[in-house]
Parts: sequence; structure tokens; C-alpha cells
Amino acid sequence: MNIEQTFVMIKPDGVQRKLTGKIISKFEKKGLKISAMKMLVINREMAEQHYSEHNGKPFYESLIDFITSGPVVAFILEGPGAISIVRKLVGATDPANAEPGSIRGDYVVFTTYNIIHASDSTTSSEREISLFFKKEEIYNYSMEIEKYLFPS
Ligand code: 3AN
Repeated sequence: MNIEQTFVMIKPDGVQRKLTGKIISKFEKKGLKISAMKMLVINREMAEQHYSEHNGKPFYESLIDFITSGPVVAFILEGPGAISIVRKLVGATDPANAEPGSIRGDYVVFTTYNIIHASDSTTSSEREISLFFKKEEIYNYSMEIEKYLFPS
């Protein structure tokens, strides 16, 4: 199984609802490795790049206003099949379809204010990681268990 990196962001509502710790803990307990992390306020230009695929949709302007409205916590998670594992833990975009036990399933009722973003493909994760992180902000360290999982 391929080791993947995925980009995750706790949105302003997740930070303000003080869910940051709970969300990070869920990913850590699953066994994913955090390889970068920062808190920042996204400016409009960065938000427009991040959500370029939604430009022109009815919710686009409110999405840009919302994502730039306060600090977010951005991080990179790494592990075998990390992109789909994280999407599963995050849950569906529409909170009515988000499974109980998933982050959105447990904490979200509005599609616009859905507390978290996670990359949906390798192409998106590469684009999003390079938008949010410089190379020197990403840490490559090994975990003891990896010696057994990936013997050299
Ligand atoms: P996801 O975050 O699950 O990958 P996307 O990429 O389809 O979902 O949408 C990006 C973000 O745009 C969502 N997280 C949500 O905040 C907002 N959004 C998507 N669809 C809608 C919608 N129908 N109404 C309002 N906001 C939406």
C-alpha cells in the first residue's frame, strides 16, 4: 500500500467550537502521522486558489468569506492510503449523509459550516500541500513501527 500525504484543515468554525484537539486526536488514534502543522488566517487570494474548482457556484462567495473569517489549523497527515482513510473519518460533505462516528457525522448540521476540509485525491493533496506549506515546514521522521511495516 502506498504511503500518501493528505492535506487537512480545521476551518474557522471548528477552531471556534474548540474541536481542534478532538479532531487531531481522532487522526492520531487511527495511526496517521502528522508531518506538518500550523495555525493561520487565510487571505482572499489563497482562499480563491484553494477553492478554485467551486468558482461560480452559488455558495462560492459565502465559502470564501467564511474560510477567511478567522484562524484555521492546517496540517498534513501521512500513512498508507491516508487520502481515503481521512475522507472516511471526515464524513460526507452533506451532513445528512455523514455517518455517525465520522467527524461531520458527529459535529455538523450545516454544509457550509462543516468544520473540516480534507483532500479528495492525490492531485488535490499535492496542490493543497504546496499552497499551504513550504518544503522546509514538512518533517520527515520515522516511527518505530515503520521498521516492521516496511523492512529495508
Ligand atoms: P468536501 O469539503 O467534502 O470535499 P466540496 O469540495 O464539494 O466538499 O466542497 C468544498 C466546501 O464547499 C465544503 N466543505 C462546504 O464548506 C462548501 N460546500 C460544498 N457544497 C455546498 C453546498 N451545496 N452548499 C453550501 N456549501 C457547500
